[in-house]
Amino acid sequence: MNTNVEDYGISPIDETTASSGLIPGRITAVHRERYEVVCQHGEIGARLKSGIYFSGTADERFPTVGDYVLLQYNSGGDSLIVKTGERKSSFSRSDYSGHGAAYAKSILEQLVAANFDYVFIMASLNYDFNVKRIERYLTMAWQSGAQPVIVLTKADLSHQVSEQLQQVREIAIGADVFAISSKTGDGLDELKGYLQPRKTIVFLGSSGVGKSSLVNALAEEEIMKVSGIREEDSKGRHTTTHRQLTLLNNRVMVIDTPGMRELGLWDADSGISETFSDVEALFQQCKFADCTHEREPGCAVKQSMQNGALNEDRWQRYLQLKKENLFVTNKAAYLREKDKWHKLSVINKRRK
Ligand SMILES: Nc1nc2c(ncn2[C@@H]2O[C@H](COP(=O)(O)OP(=O)(O)OP(=O)(O)O)[C@@H](O)[C@H]2O)c(=O)[nH]1
Ligand SMILES: [Zn+2]
Repeated sequence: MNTNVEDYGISPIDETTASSGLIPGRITAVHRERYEVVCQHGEIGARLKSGIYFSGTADERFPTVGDYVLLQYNSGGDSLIVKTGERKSSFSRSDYSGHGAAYAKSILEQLVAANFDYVFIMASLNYDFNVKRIERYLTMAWQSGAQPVIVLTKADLSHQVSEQLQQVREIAIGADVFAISSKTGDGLDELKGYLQPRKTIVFLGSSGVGKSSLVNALAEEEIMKVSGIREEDSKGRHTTTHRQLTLLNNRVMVIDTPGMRELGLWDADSGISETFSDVEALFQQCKFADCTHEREPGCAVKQSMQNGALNEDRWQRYLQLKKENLFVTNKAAYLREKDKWHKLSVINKRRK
């Protein structure tokens, strides 16, 4: 295979590494116990070397998507990962500080992406435009160690783009702010400065803001699946699989992992309440405190829709966001539990 490892930001092998027989690689996908790694032999499968990662005294950090690693290459099967490189930036999903032992904590740390240069904070300019939410994403992005870039999407759907740009620029000190439309192509050229070979980009933003559409527009090919009509329970969209770290034709790398997507909904609930404060204010006026706003008499939501004070589309949009967020938060909690027990049982098995 002819893989140009330097396109992935992998440094050429130094003499010490060469004499040890190890080769460098970069993690492109993480599955349960298996990793996909790109190296001079192409895209290969690998596992963690247990003596290094699972022994009682192990303090080697588990690799995640984007990590640089050293490998014992095996042409006949899975290679072994023996070292995780230093990280210049990272996002982690959760803090397990409640679990006591430092050992367990390091094992359970949930890194979702590493070694990216830019965090594209994505927010749409249509009806759920929310400056406070962008501000929170900005805080997370600065903490990751990479450079945030704010990308306001769906400019074709807004009539006040310049006012919105101004509002965001006021809170976005130190970060560039762009308004784009993946539909018309407007503004995409302005992102070129960030789309340089060997740079790695991650995306932070709520579901549906247009992350996949942007990546496809930049790549000029279908890299990621764009959400179509949503299924009732929205499950289908979250099981879509694709590469987690992708090298585009323009030699820019993008990282998109399920964990990154969960970060995007991290605090969506408070964002929903802020955006729909007028809707939630109606709940207090319903006759019954536990009104479901479906068929109860004296429902302020129903009345407002009848007299035109509340737009029916806006109400549907609110319900949809609430439902999605509930699903994602439940799913995140579920995955965390499952992962935790899975990892502990792996450790226990190997210790025996
Ligand atoms: N009008 C308009 N619609 C857009 C634009 N970008 C994306 N969309 C639409 O918005 C919807 C969501 O787009 P996606 O690209 O799937 O959004 P995403 O952020 O990847 O969504 P998830 O996969 O759910 O996280 C789709 O119906 C797109 O066609 C845009 O610039 N203008
Ligand atoms: Zn009601």
